[in-house]
Amino acid sequence: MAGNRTFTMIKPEAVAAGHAGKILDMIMANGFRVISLKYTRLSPQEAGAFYAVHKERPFYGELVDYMASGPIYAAILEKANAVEDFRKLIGATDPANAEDGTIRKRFAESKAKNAVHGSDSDENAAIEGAYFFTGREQH
Ligand code: 3AN
Repeated sequence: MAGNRTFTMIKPEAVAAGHAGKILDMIMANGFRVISLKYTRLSPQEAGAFYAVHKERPFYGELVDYMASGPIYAAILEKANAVEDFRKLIGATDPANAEDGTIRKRFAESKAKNAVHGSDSDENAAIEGAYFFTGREQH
């Protein structure tokens, strides 16, 4: 059965561009409840650990530097079928391929600087959420 939680980050370039409020608004308007929310910044070590699954990919170094380059918003979201529905709302990794009405189509700069993260499975949603939030920070 599909789970009802996912994890997201509003990435540094979208925060710096002042898009965080509009992105959060789009998330809530599409039926996701914000269970946890934090304005924070990853160190290069933390970004490296968070993206360890991509260690072998050629863009890993670039990705880690970028995710540590400025503050982000991290959030746990709740909705039926959360992981799949949120991936639909954010759109394709490359904004050039993202559909109209998606967050990445509207706010992403490029494939690397693509405005938001969305977990790719229920298992990763739980791991990623627990990386940022204790049980007491989930409501
Ligand atoms: P998604 O974020 O859609 O799940 P993944 O898991 O393939 O996409 O990639 C994770 C992150 O790595 C992306 N959000 C993006 O920031 C970065 N990334 C993916 N592909 C590239 C690429 N070809 N060049 C640079 N960065 C990339």
